[in-house]
Amino acid sequence: MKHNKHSLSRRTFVKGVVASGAMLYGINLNASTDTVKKRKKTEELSGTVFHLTIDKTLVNVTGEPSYATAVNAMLQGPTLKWREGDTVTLHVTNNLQESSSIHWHGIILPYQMDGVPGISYEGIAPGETFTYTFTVNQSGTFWYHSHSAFQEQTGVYGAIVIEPKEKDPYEYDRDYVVLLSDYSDEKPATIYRKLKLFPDYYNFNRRTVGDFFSEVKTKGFLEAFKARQMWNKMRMSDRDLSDVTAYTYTFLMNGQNPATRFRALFQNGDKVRLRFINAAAMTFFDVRIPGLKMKVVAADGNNIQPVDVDEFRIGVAETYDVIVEPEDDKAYAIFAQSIARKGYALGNLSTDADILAEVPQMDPPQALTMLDMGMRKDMAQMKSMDMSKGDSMSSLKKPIPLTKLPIRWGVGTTMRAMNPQYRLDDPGVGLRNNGRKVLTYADLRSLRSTKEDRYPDREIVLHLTGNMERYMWSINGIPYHEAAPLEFHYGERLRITYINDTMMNHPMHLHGLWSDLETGDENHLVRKHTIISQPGSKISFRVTVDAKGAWAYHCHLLYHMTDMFRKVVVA
Ligand SMILES: [Cu+2]
Repeated sequence: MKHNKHSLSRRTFVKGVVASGAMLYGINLNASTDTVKKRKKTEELSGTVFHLTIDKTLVNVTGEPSYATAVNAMLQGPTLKWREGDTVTLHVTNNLQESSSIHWHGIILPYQMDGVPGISYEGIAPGETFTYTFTVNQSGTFWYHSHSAFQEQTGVYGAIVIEPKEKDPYEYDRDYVVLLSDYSDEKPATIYRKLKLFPDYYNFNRRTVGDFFSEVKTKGFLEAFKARQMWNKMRMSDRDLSDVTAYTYTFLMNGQNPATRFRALFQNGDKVRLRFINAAAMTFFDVRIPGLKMKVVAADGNNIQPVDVDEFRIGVAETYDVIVEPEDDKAYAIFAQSIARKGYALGNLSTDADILAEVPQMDPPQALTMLDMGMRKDMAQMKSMDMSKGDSMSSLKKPIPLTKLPIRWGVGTTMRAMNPQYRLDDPGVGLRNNGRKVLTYADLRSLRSTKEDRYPDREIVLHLTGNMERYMWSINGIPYHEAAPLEFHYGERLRITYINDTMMNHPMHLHGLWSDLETGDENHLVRKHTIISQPGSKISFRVTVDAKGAWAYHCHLLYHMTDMFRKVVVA
């Protein structure tokens, strides 16, 4: 087995280099001529009654034909424009041969309308239509996607833009959705099977993490760490940033690949609002527009106090709204490089759609540090960053009673963060000390005051756990199918702390209830629906449990989700 794995890694390496080379120069990506079928361009739908269909559709996204599951024959699906205060009705028809669903990500609604098969409802059977109806009590940038099987990977997603009842606090002249996704011609079930058999299939940098940690188990950490040899060995696996990479993915911006390029227009003097949505199955993106400062004005649909940045990381399922003021009569690249630095999504912002911006160079991949493995900061050799600041940011006024939850350490939990730190001001691996102003969670302060918000009644701690060598994921060491539901009490204010015992970022999404992230300012906790838990770190947020029913709660990486998942029951 060991031998097979290595030779496979070698083959992957060769193919990977070819693939990323092609990606860089756009050799095999010139899919502007769809020989298979002209898939419909993404349209906007507005009003209060919507008709959506999910169909198996032959498309050409990458230069090769493949089957997508498309909404209204569009890839990406139509952008839904709602108005705060309206009651919307959405008739969703499933024309696939298998069960389907649509979940309205980040929308606060009755649980029966949340669209998670097995939790909210039974799903939509082949040939059936399900009608969702609910009142829209929020505004901002959100999105929708299938919650069935791996359909999100194959195209069942689109943007939701909700116009606020009251005047928007920020002015802008133009408004664009910028939805990022990762498309593969491989069937998602094939990708998942490969990951289960060979977790490093798409990531030839991954090597001996598990080896190191089993060494820690037998020898103790210090012994293992002191062994220079071991450290060297570990360095070989320190670029383990993404499970699935551009080896199979083509990264899309509003359904366009880097060769065809999404194009946004402006006129001199315009303020342009860009609504970034990460609708990828597995890919974190680092976004910048060389030559422009971005004013971040909303996170996960909620207004924040504006922050000027050069770059931000957007985790799977997160959204960020930015306003830019392009001044020159020139073209800018909207550049979203994947966290693994093996490919990128690309858009163009210009006064003339035919003027294309120069494509920026991808940054070199950075190595994971001891910090990312949950070790102490002095071992992490991160002297340029003041981690103690990040930690005090989340210090509490008074202790909160802790509710102990079942936890299981064993074969499913090969890694353990020994000294996890709050790292709110850590831009994360790949973005540290890159000379640019990078957004961090510590920069996020809600526009609304949270001064009067209740202090938490109790706390739970959730360990995000895994065995990367066997591609096993879990919460508290227990995979979903073996776990009892989490019980939240209606009316309570809950504090949740994640300890990430793995070396990957997990974008955690709690359905139906807002997550108020502790970023250091008690008076302006930022309201999110998806919270990135960085490798080896700790992070806390608060939840007002104000919606009864059954809710899904999970990592939003599609191939982690099956197991790193909980049902939440609010009663
Ligand atoms: Cu995950």
